[in-house]
Amino acid sequence: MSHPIDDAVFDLINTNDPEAGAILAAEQARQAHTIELIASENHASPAVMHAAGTCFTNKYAEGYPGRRYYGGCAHMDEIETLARERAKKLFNCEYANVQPHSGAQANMGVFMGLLEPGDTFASLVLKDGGHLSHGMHLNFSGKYFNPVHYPLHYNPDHPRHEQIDYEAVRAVCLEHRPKLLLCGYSAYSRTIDFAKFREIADEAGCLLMADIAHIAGLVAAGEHPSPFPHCDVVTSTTHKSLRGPRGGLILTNDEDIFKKTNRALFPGVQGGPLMHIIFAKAVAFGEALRPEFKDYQKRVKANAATLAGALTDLGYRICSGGTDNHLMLVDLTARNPELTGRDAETWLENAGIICNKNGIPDDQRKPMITSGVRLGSPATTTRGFGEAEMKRVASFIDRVLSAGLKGEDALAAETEAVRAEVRALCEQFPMPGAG
Ligand code: DSN
Repeated sequence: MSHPIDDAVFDLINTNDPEAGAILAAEQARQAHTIELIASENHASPAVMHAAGTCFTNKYAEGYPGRRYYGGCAHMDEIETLARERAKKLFNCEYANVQPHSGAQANMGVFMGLLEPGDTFASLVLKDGGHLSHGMHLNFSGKYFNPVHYPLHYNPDHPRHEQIDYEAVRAVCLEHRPKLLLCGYSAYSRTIDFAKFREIADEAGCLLMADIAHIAGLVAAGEHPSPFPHCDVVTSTTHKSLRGPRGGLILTNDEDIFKKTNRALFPGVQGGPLMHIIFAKAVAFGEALRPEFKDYQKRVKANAATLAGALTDLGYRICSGGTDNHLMLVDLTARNPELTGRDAETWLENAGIICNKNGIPDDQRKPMITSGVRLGSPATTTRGFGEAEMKRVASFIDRVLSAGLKGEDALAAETEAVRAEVRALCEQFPMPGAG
């Protein structure tokens, strides 16, 4: 059996702890033999995965380079500085904080650094494609701050149906005068017009923040317009399209914002930084600075467009009419009103295709049921899928969902058939480190 980390590493873990080793082997097999369509996931390189498992995990390094609360931090300073320098180069900005443990922590660092409790900010609501940390009522952002939400175009006759309604963004900002306007989303397939958001922020007299967690890889490769110089502050994750270890980032060109968000993150929100992850971030940023990363991101976009086109041809509706980036929201009810996101997620997983149910804009169904699924191309593209394979993926999806509508027997037979084809395709295109 092949493993995405070296066999030697697996053997070491397995010999020491067969119980944990068995779970690792099962997860490695799952990833190796299934098609990953979750838009926020990817297959990190063996170098990035190994980097996250080094002796940097042993070290406390509270503080920032040159100002630590512990001895023995010389190499912590070196690696954090290298990660910062590479992040700045990737995103063409002046300052980078590479310590956030996640995208949500990065957002918390910005909110705590730039807003006071109770302050108003404007964002897209979660159910329309936003994020938990953009004002959901159970999240810190909705509990301790005052979110106001701007809409999409909901009218199906509008040429920009289900896309950001920039006039409405402006109206919301002029009415509520938020301290911060937030753009950047988790389930939005269209290009974000950062320059337009800047105009609105200037008119409303507020700060402009972009959360580019999903599109960071595209931005770094120049395959989506950059939030700089338009945005005051930018947050991201490092593990989605950017293909690094699981973690977050805060970027800015403004020294005062850098200082405030640094202080808010540590000691305000986090304690000791995850130095092994910062080490792996540096390695991942190094990979993203190479020319082949640009080619990868071009293929990510092309593959998403191919999948969206093939599903459209099969009778599904891609929300907003298509995709400009790495993801799409698929309205299943256009294919058949009986289809739900919940059933689709389960049926597809049984056939070896992993995705997540997702509400579509203005969805009448509950979040645990939904009318849609969100699909993305970063992981399949990393495996080497191209146009032909993405068309096959669309066909697999339709075969499973069509069979599910026919009943249990038809679904069981088609699940087995598709699962075998998925496995064969995965073996033809092994995930990195598993070949
Ligand atoms: N959970 C992530 C996603 O799937 O988009 C966002 O944090």
